[in-house]
Amino acid sequence: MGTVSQRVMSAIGCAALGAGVLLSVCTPAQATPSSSGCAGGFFTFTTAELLPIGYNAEFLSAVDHNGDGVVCGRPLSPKQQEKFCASHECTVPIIMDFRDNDRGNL
Ligand SMILES: [Ca+2]
Repeated sequence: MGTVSQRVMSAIGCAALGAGVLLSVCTPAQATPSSSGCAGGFFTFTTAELLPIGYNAEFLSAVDHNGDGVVCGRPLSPKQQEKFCASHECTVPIIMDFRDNDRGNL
């Protein structure tokens, strides 16, 4: 799975490659649904490892519906990130599409 910084840097690398290249060319290590319940193409993160690098606690709590402290993130394309950051304050290393994993404390 790698450390959070390795996974965020990998996600950043994927997003950077997304410029002019299909993002699907660069897929996370877990290309198939992971044991943590993240769909293929999503990186698995714990909320505890995302908080110190700037992700919002309220937002992560809202995403983590099942309350197991695990969320799934997929980097937006550079164009999507640019558009998002034009209307939002972007203070995190990469803007991701987050959703909850489907395993855990349901
Ligand atoms: Ca969760």
